Amino acid sequence: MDIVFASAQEAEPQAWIEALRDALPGARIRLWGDGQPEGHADFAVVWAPPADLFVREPRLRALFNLGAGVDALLCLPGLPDDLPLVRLEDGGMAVQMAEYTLYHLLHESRDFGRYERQQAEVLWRPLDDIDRAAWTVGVLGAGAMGARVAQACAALEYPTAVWSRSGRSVPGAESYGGEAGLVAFLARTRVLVNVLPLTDATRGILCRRTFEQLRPDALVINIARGGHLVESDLLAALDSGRLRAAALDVFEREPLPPAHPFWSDARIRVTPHVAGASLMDRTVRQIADKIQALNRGEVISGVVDRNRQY
Ligand code: OXD
Repeated sequence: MDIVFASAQEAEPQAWIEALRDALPGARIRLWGDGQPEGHADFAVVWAPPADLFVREPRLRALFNLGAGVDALLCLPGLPDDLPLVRLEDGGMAVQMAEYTLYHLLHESRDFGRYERQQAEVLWRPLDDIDRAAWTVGVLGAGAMGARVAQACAALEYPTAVWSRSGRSVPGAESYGGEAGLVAFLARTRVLVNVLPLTDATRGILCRRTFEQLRPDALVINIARGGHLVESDLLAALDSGRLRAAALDVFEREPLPPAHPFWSDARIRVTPHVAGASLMDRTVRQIADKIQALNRGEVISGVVDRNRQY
């Protein structure tokens, strides 16, 4: 069995190669472009792979993504129609996304920013107690990530809901589904957390129309893809006071260009696409298990439905 690893953004590809070799003894695992003979790979493990992957590796049986979002893979030139794409299912990301969300939710709901300013002024002044009922959390997306985020917020007794196209339910959270459900979901939400896959249907979902339907003084947290957000609408909603703040981990252009207005906007917290990193051990174990299952002729989970785009 021949496996090629291709991730342009991976600083230490050799560590991944070693981990894959440990998990799949007997397989030939090589780094893309390492000068070894090409054209024999059965499987590719990738993140942002090179454009000529499918020309140089025409015998692939499946393509494993090192992340949950496959929007970039679906745009790859020459992607064969019948090649199974397999997304990462969790891989340690969900708990990190829950942490990320809680950090920003708590910062706003407990007014920790005010306490930071008060400390700078050497000011001992307790603020009003938190009114949890006023901090309704709404999570867009009810898959593994959305469920974990919602359950973390619900565990701290924030009234929490999830929305998905199908209306999938998540224990501990109210569930909403479809277009009609979205209206009711937004109307009850003050803290909007986006973990949706980026598809034709969800591109631009974080827009003026959405912001206008939220409860006043809302917080938006985007940990999915930059393509979900209409950046100018976010700035306008912050200017008008419709939104109080935003926490953004993902951007249309990454790295976020140095001159981008988000960097210097005190209402926006920027992080460099780190809300949910794929952890090497768990990721490699999951991919290795699936490769072994495919070799046994079994059906695996996480295969992308090309029509749904995730
Ligand atoms: C992912 C990501 O898709 O990290 O998993 O963005």
